[in-house]
Amino acid sequence: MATYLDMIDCPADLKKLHVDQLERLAGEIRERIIDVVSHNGGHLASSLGAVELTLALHYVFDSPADKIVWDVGHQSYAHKLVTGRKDRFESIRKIDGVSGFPKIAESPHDAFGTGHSSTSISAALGLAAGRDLRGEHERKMIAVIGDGSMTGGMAYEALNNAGQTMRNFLVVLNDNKMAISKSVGAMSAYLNRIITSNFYNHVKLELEVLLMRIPRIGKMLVRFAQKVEESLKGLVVPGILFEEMGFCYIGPVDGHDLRSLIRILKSVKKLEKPIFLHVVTTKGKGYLHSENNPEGFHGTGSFDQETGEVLKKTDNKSYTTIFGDTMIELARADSRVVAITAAMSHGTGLSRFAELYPKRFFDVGIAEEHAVTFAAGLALQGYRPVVAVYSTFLQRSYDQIVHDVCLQKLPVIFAVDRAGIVGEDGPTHHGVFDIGYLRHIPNMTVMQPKDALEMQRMFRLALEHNGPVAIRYPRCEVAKAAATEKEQPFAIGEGEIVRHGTGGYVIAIGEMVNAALEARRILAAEGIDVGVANARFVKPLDTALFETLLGMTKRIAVIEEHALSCGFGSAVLEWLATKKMTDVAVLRLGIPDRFVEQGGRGELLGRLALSPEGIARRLRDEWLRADRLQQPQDPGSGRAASGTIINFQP
Ligand SMILES: Cc1ncc(C[n+]2csc(CCOP(=O)(O)OP(=O)(O)O)c2C)c(N)n1
Repeated sequence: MATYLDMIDCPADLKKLHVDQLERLAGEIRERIIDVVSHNGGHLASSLGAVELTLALHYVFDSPADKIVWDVGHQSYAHKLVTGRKDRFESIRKIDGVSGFPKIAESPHDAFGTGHSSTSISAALGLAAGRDLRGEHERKMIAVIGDGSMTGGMAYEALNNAGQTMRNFLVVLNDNKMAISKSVGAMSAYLNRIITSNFYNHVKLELEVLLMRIPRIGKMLVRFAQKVEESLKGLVVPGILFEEMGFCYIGPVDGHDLRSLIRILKSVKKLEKPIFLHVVTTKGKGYLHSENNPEGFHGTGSFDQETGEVLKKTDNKSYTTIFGDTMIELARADSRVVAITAAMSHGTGLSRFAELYPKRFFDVGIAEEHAVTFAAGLALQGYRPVVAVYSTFLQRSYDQIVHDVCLQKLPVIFAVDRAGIVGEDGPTHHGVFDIGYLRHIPNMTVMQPKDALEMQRMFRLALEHNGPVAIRYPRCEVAKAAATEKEQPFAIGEGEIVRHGTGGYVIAIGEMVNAALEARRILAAEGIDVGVANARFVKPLDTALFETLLGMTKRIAVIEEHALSCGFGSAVLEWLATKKMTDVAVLRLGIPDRFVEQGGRGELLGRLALSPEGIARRLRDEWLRADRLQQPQDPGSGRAASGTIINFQP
């Protein structure tokens, strides 16, 4: 049976439908989103909550001439479905498929690429400034931002700038009272007060539009009404804060009532000034399991549609879980330990810590910069703050790490989660730059564990250390430790040789040690004997270990799940250059100088030749090629003689 969704290839098709047909379309869109996300995983609850808002915006405005910037972009699935991507929607978040976030290269309707939060108002304001320079004033530039993302400082920097400019500009606040967990902070409480005060002032907006239509005296009447309103402000006007910042505040509006949304947006369209439209939605709307558990369904893996049960792949613990468990142990033993998250308590594994130690747990909102300087303050009071943050989001805090933590040598611990390839969230979320932006800062220590025991040891070491420490770890499971395995005592800056070899050494860090050990097994079956060292530390480097290795071989490979241009391998090269060791052949395996696409973590590591097979292949290719070059030439053919190539020159 044909559906309404079948009829929609672009936003213009929406305009052919009546509102009750749009309501049916909203139902179909929800079904499609639930179905696809139940297989692919993804940001279900946020997207379900924004379906009517998406349809209303596209119904009233004319994308791509009018531009809609989705903050974070995780709520944009309905937008993708009505802007020409419904036939490929099954591929969302898969390798080479539709992106889970807006992406300029994917569609002219994706006005701005997003993934990190709180950028939409700045981007839309920049678009509005450009529009005005080009003289196309009537086009609407629209930022759609959630209440969670409104906890990010950039949103206020942009509001501060926008209200003053008086540009034709619309900010839609999609308020569902949730970030990933419950929204935190004074702004969230303020928005809540507006909603519960039950004051609907869109009547004001409609009155303004009506007055404007009166010939000759309309404008004067509007000015008079505004003057009267001005004198009453603060007594009766909700959203006074936004009004004072230069916006016309409208709301709160029911974000699932398509008819009202469309009516209000049509009025908004006529007003050429900064408008702040406050829309109230339910996160997870239309699917009982996500309405009941919006946090769990914020970002989900594949799940059973009937029961809402997430389909677990294994029982192994992740690095994140080990971190959460370790934090509880540390907090139990040391009352100085406190934890800080920037709105990611669940994602960083701190939920249980928050329950057990509510006073020692701080969710500061989506405010990574603030989180770091806040931690600096706590450290100065004698506490041992652990800032748990994803590598990609810590990028925002670079100056705070330099200026507020490292320069003052404060003992702040950075638990840098999702360091490496994260998978389906793609280029906005891969954590492949943190070694680069951390290792050159004086006083900083940077390490990465290869397993759970090493991770626990590293956190204990970090607590004993009187200075800033970053411990990076990836988004993956930790190999189960054998019951007999014990924590190895090691000091800061101490790596280890895990396996000896005669055909060159791999120096790896973190999970790449395990991949290198696998690669070693593959090569061993071919008669190639490779040694593996576990560096553990990016800073300080274990130069004594490297010197030992270089006493045995002049052939090393450095492997990391990080950008090559500034990573661990670069640090090793810098050290070799300082030592003037020019006779060492260094092969560096890591992430080349490009943004890595989306896809399964394993798939992407395979493409990057960072899987065991990929590593084995690169070692085989590069080292065998080098050996061939060193072999005596067969004078007859001019080619390298074969047959002896696997006996590497140490
Ligand atoms: C800088 C940054 N930090 C953290 C995140 C992770 N994150 C993604 S969505 C989200 C919550 C956003 O809440 P809100 O804007 O209210 O949208 P909702 O999901 O409630 O619709 C967070 C914390 C991010 N995307 N960017």
